[in-house]
Amino acid sequence: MKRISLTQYLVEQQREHGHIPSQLRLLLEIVARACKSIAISVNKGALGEVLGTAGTQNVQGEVQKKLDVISNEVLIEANEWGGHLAAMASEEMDSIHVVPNRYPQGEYLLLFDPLDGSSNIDVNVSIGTIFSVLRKVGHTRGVAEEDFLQPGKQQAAAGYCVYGPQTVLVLTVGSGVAMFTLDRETGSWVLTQSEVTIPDDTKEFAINMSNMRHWAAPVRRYIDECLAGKEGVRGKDFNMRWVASMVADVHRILTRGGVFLYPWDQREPDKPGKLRLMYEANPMAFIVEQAGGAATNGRQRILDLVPEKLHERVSVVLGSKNEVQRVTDYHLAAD
Ligand code: P6P
Repeated sequence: MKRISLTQYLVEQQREHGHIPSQLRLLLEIVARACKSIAISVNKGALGEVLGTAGTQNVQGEVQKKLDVISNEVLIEANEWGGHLAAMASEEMDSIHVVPNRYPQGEYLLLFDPLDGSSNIDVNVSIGTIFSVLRKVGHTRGVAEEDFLQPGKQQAAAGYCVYGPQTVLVLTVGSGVAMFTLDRETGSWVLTQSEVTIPDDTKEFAINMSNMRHWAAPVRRYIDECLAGKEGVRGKDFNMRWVASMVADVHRILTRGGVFLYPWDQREPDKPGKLRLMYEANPMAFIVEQAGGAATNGRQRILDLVPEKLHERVSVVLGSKNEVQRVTDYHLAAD
């Protein structure tokens, strides 16, 4: 089969759909190259002085792993000189990183979780990089945090890279979802799946069951019905998976269907959920919707949510659309 590279895919998307300006294509190719560098560091493991903690905390108050910091620096350094970006935002940085004056500013904003699932690093379980691309609103040189506070439906592109048995880059620019596998012998991204589609129905759910006693009633009802299996109202048995790495769980859902839930729970009642809207939920929601799935916060479409803070959190229910709809129906019935 003819191998199609990431560059050729993007050029052909531009030719067919015309909505990948050269700055966006450059941005996506640079992010893909940065993910390759991150993959090399991740794959070194204990041989590369990259495991363990960095002895610092991030804005979320989480202890940073060495690879969190390394991955963040790789993405910043790869993207600040190219002239395609005005600024960047990261889970690992308190405030935005504006492109230094010594470089030209571009039309895009890049947001990322440089290494999601980092609690899995030291136990050699798949982790990943999640990124979201927004257009810079307005054309003055200045850029501020509020320029980032756009609903997810305004994303120009989104993607993730999963560092697992294979290193796979998953990408959407708004006309479907494509997957590229890293050929380690040549160092190139090779198109291995285009037009990724999530089945409307599933028999597999992903949730951290240890939090069950903290969930709101609609989530409890949905999971209880899944657990009741074919003897219950669902009339079918369900399987459960929880990798505790959103990238790995979402990748499985893109590959074979499923529903992923990280709902509000009463442990922190003033927080809507654990996951971050801008650089976890929004990019994953864009990808899932482009693959024919659905993504809500239990009640509303995630991509419609208007953010108020850069690091705000959100509840997430995403995947096979008929399951997501059922969870939504249970929330609305309980209101
Ligand atoms: P828990 C990883 O820390 C993360 O942000 C997501 O990747 C993952 O889905 C979730 O948190 C796991 O959370 O509470 O199960 O450890």
